[in-house]
Amino acid sequence: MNLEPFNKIIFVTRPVFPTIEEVTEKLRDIWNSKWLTNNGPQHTMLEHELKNFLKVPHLSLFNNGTIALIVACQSLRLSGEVITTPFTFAATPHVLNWNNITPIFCDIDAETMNIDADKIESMITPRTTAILAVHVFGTPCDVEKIQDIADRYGLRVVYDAAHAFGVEIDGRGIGNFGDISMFSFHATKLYHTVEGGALVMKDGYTKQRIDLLKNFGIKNEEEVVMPGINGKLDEVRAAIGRIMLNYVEGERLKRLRLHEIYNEELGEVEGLKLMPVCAENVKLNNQYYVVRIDEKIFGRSRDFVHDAFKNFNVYTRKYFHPLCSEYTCYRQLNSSNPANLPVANIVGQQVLSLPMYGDLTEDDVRKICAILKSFKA
Ligand code: T4K
Repeated sequence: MNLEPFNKIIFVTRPVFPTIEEVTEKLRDIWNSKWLTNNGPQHTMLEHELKNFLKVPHLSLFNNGTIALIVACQSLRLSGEVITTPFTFAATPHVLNWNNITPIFCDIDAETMNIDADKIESMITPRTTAILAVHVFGTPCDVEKIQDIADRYGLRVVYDAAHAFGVEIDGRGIGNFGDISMFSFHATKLYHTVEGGALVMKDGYTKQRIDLLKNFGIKNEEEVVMPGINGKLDEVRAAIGRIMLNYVEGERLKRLRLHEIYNEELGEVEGLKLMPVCAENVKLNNQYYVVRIDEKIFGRSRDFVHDAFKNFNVYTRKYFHPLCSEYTCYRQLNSSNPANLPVANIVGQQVLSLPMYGDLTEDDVRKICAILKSFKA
């Protein structure tokens, strides 16, 4: 195979773009409606459509996933300590910090890279109010075990489902587990609204509280009933989100094919650990493709591979390195001690996100695999 550098940069991902004509048509509707934000018709319709798509009872749209998660913590009145994972995007522990909550980092499972449910119980203290777990790279957490612990200790469960759009267990939308789940609709996600996000919840009362919290707590012209924030999704993004719903399944299937090629090409390479394999009752979304590189066996470190790929115009990403427990704002916490997080510290050194998006061709992926294999010492 030709191992010349790609003649254009291959990024870790590229957003899915609707046609400009589809967007123009929807913009015309918005212009005619003279309604740009604050719960307009596009917003109402998208909430309804997404609720059906994600198979959840209630959904509230947001201007991004981070604000949504901040509001989720507010709505459940979380405080004290919340047990979470260090192997995630910065937003996850930051939303706790923004709520004056101390993140307590729990180690992760070596297979799924999600919070290790068997270790959660030992981290619970009288100050613990909730578990904030992340379905990392779309692989579902051990939702049953987590709920069992939460029930026994009277804790809330919030899922950061930023990576898990459309993931299902036994045909049930992933958003049905826990008290509240957050989805991110950032441009780099399988499904997006440019920037955006949503919370999904079990009951209408929680949705009402969340809808108030994302609109400054304004109930009506006379009453402001709680200290809310501005978390609203505007009409332009909501309209783009409605168009993007027509693209999501096609994009998922394209990525599924690329995922299979990665597995096929890299399956036999010693020193590479591929994406976790889920039970048959799990429908994945194939949003990311990550490998773990064991330097001792592969002969090259993850950092070597990451840098060497650039010589071929391939820009991979170290999702998620550094661990959140290594950030200057969290590393003084007791739970950040590497002795408490042995698995996360290894995974954080090994993980590399490879390019994954529908516009990549099968040949592109085979070439990326050949380049990766050429690095093996
Ligand atoms: N929880 C978790 C577990 C998350 O992963 C995230 C977000 C959140 C919470 C918070 O949700 P939001 O508040 O964002 O809704 C990207 C995304 O910005 C971020 O949303 C995402 N996680 C994270 C995993 O990835 P960066 O800093 O890596 O993005 P950036 O700008 O480097 O983009 C990655 C690549 O995508 C670029 O190298 C090129 C390509 N790209 C990107 C953009 C924005 C394009 O080709 N076009 C574009 O417009 O965080």
